Amino acid sequence: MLASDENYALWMGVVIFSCLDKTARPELLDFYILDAGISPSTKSRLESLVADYQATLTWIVPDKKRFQGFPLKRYGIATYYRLAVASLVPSHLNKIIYLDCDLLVARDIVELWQSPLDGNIIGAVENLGVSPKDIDIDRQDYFNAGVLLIDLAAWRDSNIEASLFERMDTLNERLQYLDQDVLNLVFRHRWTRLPLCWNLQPSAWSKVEKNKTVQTGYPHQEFVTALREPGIIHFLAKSKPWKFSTFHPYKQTYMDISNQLFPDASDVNKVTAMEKLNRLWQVEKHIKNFSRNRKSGSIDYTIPPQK
Ligand SMILES: [Mn+2]
Repeated sequence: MLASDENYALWMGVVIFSCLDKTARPELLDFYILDAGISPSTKSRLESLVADYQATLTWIVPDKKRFQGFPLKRYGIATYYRLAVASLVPSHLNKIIYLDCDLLVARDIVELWQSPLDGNIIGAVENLGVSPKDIDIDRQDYFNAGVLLIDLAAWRDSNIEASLFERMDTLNERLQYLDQDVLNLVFRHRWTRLPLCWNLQPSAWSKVEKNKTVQTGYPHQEFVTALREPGIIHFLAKSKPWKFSTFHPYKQTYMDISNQLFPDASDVNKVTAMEKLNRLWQVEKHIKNFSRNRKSGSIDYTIPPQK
């Protein structure tokens, strides 16, 4: 399941493509997209991409009224749609993977699908960045909500949706990371830690280089393995590969795909003076990373012929 508005729809297309390309039997994948206002022409492009692999794609248009009054900050309304996943997707589904739109899938998603949940309702990867100031949860107990493995049946049985919406109403403006905070509050001590490779966040590189992996709940060796063989690369926060100012080990891999699949996608992100300035600020950091010999492995993708 993914959720997007028009602004992120083609980046979502890259996530979908990378899932399809890396799985052994793409025709077994069913995509459910929570649509926050995607244009008909973009929709047909995504439909034809999925059709190339004989997979399925289902559009679901949630009622925006249910999410009215939720704080948006720098995000779009679509971020909240995952809170209602269980009531929005067809009721016969009892398991689902939620994916953000700023990801690159690098290994077979079926491996993630088969990860044990050990009786918990969701599986996630610890958030490697700073812990949020607004809620009282230890850093190591706070997960990143960009990749979620969800037992939908248990989610429905435990009335999770009602708890999530109640928390939204009471906390609202106080939430720093919005629905990620709410998910963390509701699932506190009740989530399964997935292997780090399934949500490889930008700070994983510096944690290894600066010997700071002990600050996390993952062993050092798991960082080394995840960097060598990532399952899902998450370009979170300021590391969006389509931004001119970003340096990320997998930026080029990502842009090679998006330039071929959706050559017009970066046009909407015209380089502004601000972006150029931001990039200048990043250069020094980049040189340091370069001297640390930070590099990406190579991941091969096969782009379907463009019509
Ligand atoms: Mn994200």
